[in-house]
Amino acid sequence: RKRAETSKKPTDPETVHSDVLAKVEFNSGGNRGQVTALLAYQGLAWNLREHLMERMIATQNLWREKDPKFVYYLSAEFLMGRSLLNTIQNLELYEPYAQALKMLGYNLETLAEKERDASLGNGGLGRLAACFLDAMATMNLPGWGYGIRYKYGMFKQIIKDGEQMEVPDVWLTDGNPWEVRRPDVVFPVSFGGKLKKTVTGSHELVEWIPDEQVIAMAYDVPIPGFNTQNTGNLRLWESLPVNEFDLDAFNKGDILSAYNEKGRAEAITSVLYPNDSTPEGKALRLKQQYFFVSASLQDVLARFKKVHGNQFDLLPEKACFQLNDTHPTIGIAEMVHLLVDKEGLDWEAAWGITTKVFAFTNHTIMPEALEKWPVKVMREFLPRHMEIIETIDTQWQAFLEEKLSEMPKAEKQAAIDRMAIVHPNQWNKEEMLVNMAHLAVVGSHTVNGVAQIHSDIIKSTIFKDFHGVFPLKFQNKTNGVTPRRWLVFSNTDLATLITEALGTQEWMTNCKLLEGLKPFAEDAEFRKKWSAVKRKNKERLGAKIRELTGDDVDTSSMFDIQIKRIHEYKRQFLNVLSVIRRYNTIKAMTPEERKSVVPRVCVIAGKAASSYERAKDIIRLVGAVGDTINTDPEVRDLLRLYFLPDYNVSLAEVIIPAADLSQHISTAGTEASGTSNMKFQMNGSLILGTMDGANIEIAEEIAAIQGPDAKVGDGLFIFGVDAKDVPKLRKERKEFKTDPRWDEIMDMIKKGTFGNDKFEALVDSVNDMTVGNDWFLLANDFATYLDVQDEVDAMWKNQDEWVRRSILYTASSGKFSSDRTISQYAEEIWDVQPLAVA
Ligand code: 26M
Repeated sequence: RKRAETSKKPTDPETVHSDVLAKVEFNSGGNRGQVTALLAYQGLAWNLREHLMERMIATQNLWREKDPKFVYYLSAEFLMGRSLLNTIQNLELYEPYAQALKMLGYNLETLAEKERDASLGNGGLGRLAACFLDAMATMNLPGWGYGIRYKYGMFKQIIKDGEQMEVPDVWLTDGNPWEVRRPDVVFPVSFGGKLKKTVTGSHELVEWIPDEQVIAMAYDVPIPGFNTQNTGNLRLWESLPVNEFDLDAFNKGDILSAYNEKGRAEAITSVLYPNDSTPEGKALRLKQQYFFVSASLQDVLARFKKVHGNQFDLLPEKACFQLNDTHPTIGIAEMVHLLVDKEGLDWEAAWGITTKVFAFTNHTIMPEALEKWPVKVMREFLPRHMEIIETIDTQWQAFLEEKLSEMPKAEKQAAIDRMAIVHPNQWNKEEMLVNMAHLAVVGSHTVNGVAQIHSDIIKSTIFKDFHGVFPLKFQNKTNGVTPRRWLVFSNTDLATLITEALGTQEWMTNCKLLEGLKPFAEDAEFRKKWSAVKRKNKERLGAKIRELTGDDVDTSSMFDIQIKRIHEYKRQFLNVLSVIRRYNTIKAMTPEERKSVVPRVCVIAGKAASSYERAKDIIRLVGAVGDTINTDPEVRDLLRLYFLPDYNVSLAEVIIPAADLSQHISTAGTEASGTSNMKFQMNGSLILGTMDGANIEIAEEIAAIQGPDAKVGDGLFIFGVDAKDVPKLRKERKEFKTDPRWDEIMDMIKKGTFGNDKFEALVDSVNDMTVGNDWFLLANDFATYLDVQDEVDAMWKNQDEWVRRSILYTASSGKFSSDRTISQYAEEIWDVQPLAVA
């Protein structure tokens, strides 16, 4: 591979070597004679940043000149992970840079580990945004990400005496070479205060007189595309005080309040809320959301006005905004506010433009996760926006009156009430709430779910009435992941093997070409090479497990992995129950019988929201059961269970390529999509899962590659109840008769077999049928789960067949490239076209 022709910066190893040394000296004040690993990493990163800037500027210049339509991806989260290797490889500079480092006495991969993850996200939703940026840049689509530059990202998870402890993520102390501070790009953002209204004739002018103001300052994070000059941009906002500090208070000796304004302003972008799926209604969170959305819209409108003046009716031809869940939905009211109050448009024009530029993605149907802000809070911090939302709601309800005029009166009113944007809290009728999802649906031209089943479910559940009114507004966009980070760079040996087999590396940007691997599944020589790569990846994970736990594991064992946020609906508890069952079975065997047991190393990792007690119980249980099993001399050669601490993007990059089996076992109908399932499929890990989220489409693709006779589910280990049966089963779960093996395990946990007696609440949550528990139907799925685990073991004993399937998984994973997802967004929602730097 050679470097891109247009780059002005030399990239031969010698020049890179001396450039890096210069950075060590002039940027970091380091000594050329003593280049520590951290200094070498930084020198390298500062050098690469210049390549990135060069390309980003070339891209922006072209885009400014041609003025194409842009997409702005608004997201409270971007879970980027590390950038060093991603940058080097996207820029196709691996060879010269690896050599230059060798001259410095370092190995590139080891140095790369010096970088701290950019953990500006909770889980799937944030990582999806990062994959989307990669795909947009790679496909030369004019688009930017907009978000928040959190000073502290996702907390670091430490396990102390078996319990999760949260430690702040101090990720910026060594500086961040991947961002460029833009003191020239600043916008004021206001909060609070009151409204002043002046009526002239029939026209009412509203002026918002806020009582708090902060400054949003931009940081640009260049996003390199793979195999292209194009480099996108992720613009993150930092909140700063208007006045550095109150000199007056300081002079009066009031040192603490002198810093008040600074503290209050900086608090806004200080920390990522670590709740995944169960948001808390904290006012600061609303301020974060408004802060980044207001700055982003002001920024876009300022650029638009430079080119098009006040021809705002052109805006929908030049810009669209994708709302990543409801978090940026206040942008709908902000757009109306900017167009009406600042630009002087009338309401109808402003509303018409607004509904043409926003599109909304829903990522979950968990009722507690749907954001609803108390009107009281909204009015306090955003009085003008609250009023705008009330007007939108009034007009919306008037529209519905018309639209549903055929309905009987009571029925019609009930439907309107269900679709209201502002409505009473169902638990406390006194309190009025703003339903952000309803605002997002009303204010957007398109609403999408993130996998086919999920998109179908939202049309018949949370958005049922809306779907009746606007059937064409609803679409599906099945998620995808970037094959560069999640296969090419994190599993380089497999990528090399694939390229050898296919005779081209074009599959890296055209993933459907992976289907060309199909015949190789029948080739014994190729299967041998395929398993050798897996084994090497398992050695790498084995070393990681040793580093994190002190234990050695046998890499010939089956590596059985479940990694994702800890949540009741994801059912890590069910996984543990089957591990306990396996333990009991092995204990009851004779030494002779034990010879036929398939050895497994089970790994669970993931973070629990800080206040989510049941999730924290699950982490404790994994640890406690693991301690029992891993130290039992009769069992430890045949079964292990580890909870790996501080799951993040970088750990995922080591775990996923090493998986033989991965588990995606949510109660059917609860996991909107899942995205790690796609990463595991790409890396040839067999899947044990329920018919939920994207598992269904993965199963369809795996069936399709096997030919017309294969049925959906063939080649995977599928179990559990169907999504359509879940409501009925939930009603009947009081009468459900549990399996005796289930009862036995529950007794063991209760009586303290795992050296801990604090599991009562957890056990009750799935066991106390009389109080109507086990919402996620663990007991219903327990027996079939054990059965399918036996199928897994049987298949493992036939390694030829196992590896054959593994190859077919990778071969059929092309659909789940985020390139496919993003092309569909671009064509079916955004109407943006590629524009590549020559
Ligand atoms: C909201 C308010 C306050 C604090 C936190 C939140 C919040 C943050 C993240 C709520 C939900 C959040 O994430 C939900 C999420 O990650 N959903 C996942 O989205 C993935 C990408 O579409 C899907 O693959 C997963 O199935 C879905 O669970």
